[in-house]
Order: sequence, then structure tokens, then C-alpha cells
Amino acid sequence: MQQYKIVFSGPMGAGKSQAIASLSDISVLTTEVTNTDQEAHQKMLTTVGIDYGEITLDSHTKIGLYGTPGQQRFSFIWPIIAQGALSVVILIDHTAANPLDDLQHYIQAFEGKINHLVIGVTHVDEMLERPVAIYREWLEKNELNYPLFTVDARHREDVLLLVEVIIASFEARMNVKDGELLS
Ligand SMILES: Nc1nc2c(ncn2[C@@H]2O[C@H](COP(=O)(O)OP(=O)(O)OP(=O)(O)O)[C@@H](O)[C@H]2O)c(=O)[nH]1
Ligand SMILES: [Mg+2]
Repeated sequence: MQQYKIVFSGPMGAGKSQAIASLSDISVLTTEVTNTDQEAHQKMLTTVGIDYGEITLDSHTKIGLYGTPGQQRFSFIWPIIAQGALSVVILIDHTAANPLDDLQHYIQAFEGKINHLVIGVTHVDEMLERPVAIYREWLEKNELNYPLFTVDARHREDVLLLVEVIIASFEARMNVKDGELLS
């Protein structure tokens, strides 16, 4: 049995807790409290600790799903949570005031500290008038080549696709298939 770790990070309200809840086979451990930072985001609850869930993909692959707390004051802990992770998924809220600033900020927080990053743009359905091409263009301009997806964190199949891409990419890098080392 291979046990892997995948981390969901990103700003408040991006959908980290939701993504883990959508995927997890076990009831999610979370530490949600009333959000007192209404300036940063007008949501009712926010995560102050880490979220934890698990998904068993097949008989030999189990993944621990970890969510970082979104509030900026917890940024010191993001790379600590990401230690040993296969990948960090940065979720970006498409409706935010400056989603490209958020993206830059989170890439900088993790760059050089982890092996693999994936970007998921959430809440696209809530701002269809803003083009999603801005992310690809921004990555190209900055000569960054991270996998980029639009995801609705409420839709299990969207989040599952991200996880499958991460596992496939890892297995390709490691030359592993279904837990067996290929020679
Ligand atoms: N419309 C829409 N709602 C979404 C989408 N993704 C997530 N949500 C909702 O957005 C809300 C906020 O999601 P959370 O999972 O609490 O966000 P979080 O990233 O954990 O936020 P913090 O813990 O405060 O950092 C929830 O009600 C989600 O169901 C999306 O793509 N579209
Ligand atoms: Mg949360």
C-alpha cells in the first residue's frame, strides 16, 4: 500500500475545506471557527488549524488530504504542512479582487520548498465575465509551467481529476506503476 500526501492551499474562501470534503472517504477533521476577518473575506466560517481527509484510490494507493488555513496570519505554517507532500494544489478564487496577485503570492510561498505544484482556479461560475485565460497568460509571461485547471471544489470529479494528475505525474517521475517499481 502506497500512502501519499497532497496539500490544498490558497486564500480564504478558495475552497480548500470543500475540496477535501468532496473527496474524502472518511469524515473530515477540520477546525472551523467564526470568521472575524470580514475584511479579508465575508464568509461565515474559516479554518484555523488544518483540514484532514483521506481517499483510497485503489487497493494500493491511499492519500492523506491536508488543507492549510487560509488566513494570511497563518502563512508561516503553509510550508510546514506541505513537508513530504507529493504536490501542493494552490486553489485560487476567480472572483477575488486580484486573483493574479494571490497566485503569485502562493507560488512564492511554496516555490523551492516542494517538488510539485498544481493550480486550480475555483469560483469560475460566479464570474464568467472574467476570462480564465489570464492565468495561462500570467504563467507564460513569468515562464512558469505549472499544470492549470478550473475546478469547482463542490464537484468531486473536478477535484479527483487534480489528484489523478498528481499521482500520474509522480508515478511517471518515479517510474512506479500501481505501487510496483518498473525497471
Ligand atoms: N460557486 C462556487 N462555490 C464554490 C466553489 N468552490 C468552493 N465553493 C464554495 O465556497 C465556499 C468556501 O469554501 P471553503 O472550502 O470553506 O474555503 P476555504 O478555502 O477552506 O476557506 P478558509 O478555510 O477560510 O481559508 C464554500 O461554500 C464552498 O462550497 C466553486 O467553484 N463555485
Ligand atoms: Mg477552510
